[in-house]
Amino acid sequence: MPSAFRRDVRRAGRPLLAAVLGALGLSLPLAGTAPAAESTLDRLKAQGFARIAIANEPPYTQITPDGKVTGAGPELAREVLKRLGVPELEASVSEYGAMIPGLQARRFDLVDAGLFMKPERCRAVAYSEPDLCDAEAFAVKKGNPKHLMTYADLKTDGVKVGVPGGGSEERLSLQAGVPRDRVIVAPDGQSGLKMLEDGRIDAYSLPTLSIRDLLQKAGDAGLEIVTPIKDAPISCAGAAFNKQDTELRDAYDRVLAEMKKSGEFAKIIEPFGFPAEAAMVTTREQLCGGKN
Ligand code: 6CS
Repeated sequence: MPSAFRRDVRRAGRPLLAAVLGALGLSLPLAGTAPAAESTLDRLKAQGFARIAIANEPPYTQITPDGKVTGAGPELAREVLKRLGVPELEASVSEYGAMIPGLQARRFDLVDAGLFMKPERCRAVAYSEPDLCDAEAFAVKKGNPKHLMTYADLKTDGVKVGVPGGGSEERLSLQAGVPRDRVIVAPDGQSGLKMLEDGRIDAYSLPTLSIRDLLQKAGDAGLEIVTPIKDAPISCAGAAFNKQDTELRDAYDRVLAEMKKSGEFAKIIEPFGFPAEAAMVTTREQLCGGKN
């Protein structure tokens, strides 16, 4: 803006500014009132899509060979957001350990990938009410030669366990006392199974529905599932949002509650193997151990 013009505007004050902005189709904010910050929901509506983080771990989340984003999490989120006026989802694959930092840095608008609610996670993000619940499981060699039934059993000398980076199973293994150097991060399900088949790990741990899906697709008769893992809780996830986005989270919860009541929630998640009832008999407050 030429300096002379800037000086004129300053000298002429508000009326001229209003006139100029008016000519530019812009309006002056009322004196003393800063323009209301656009809410995240408004921004998503305006851009027509939401950026969702997924892990490509069926049946929670999956990208099909033709690039479609599906799985219980994205299908549910897509329907809820559509009802909130946000028609599309744009997905990016992320490790579980990178999902919360990605929300905090606003690289994603939400996560609906089965990110289980744990008090420390509840302190970092704003969760919806529960949606996907599951027990923990191991994939082991046929006959379970090392009798690995619990996370505590993984402490047995020399036993190595494969886990997703930053995932609950990594935390459960370390909390059970398995030495760090025997808790091996596998970048994805296929790599975890391969490490087990090659004998580089003795167990690969993920939630039950994920291990079942992997074994069913691998079709390797030399592997079997151990579930439920008795010294691990049943976990429930919810959609996760940036801690500031409570308005968006609350709007999401309102639609989710309607869909739970109408049966549509069950219609979406049960074909993927998730029990709707489990997510309706518990609450975020219970899972977070307090308000979130
Ligand atoms: O929330 C988690 O940490 C876990 N959730 C799923 C669905 N898979 C593995 C991950 O560790």
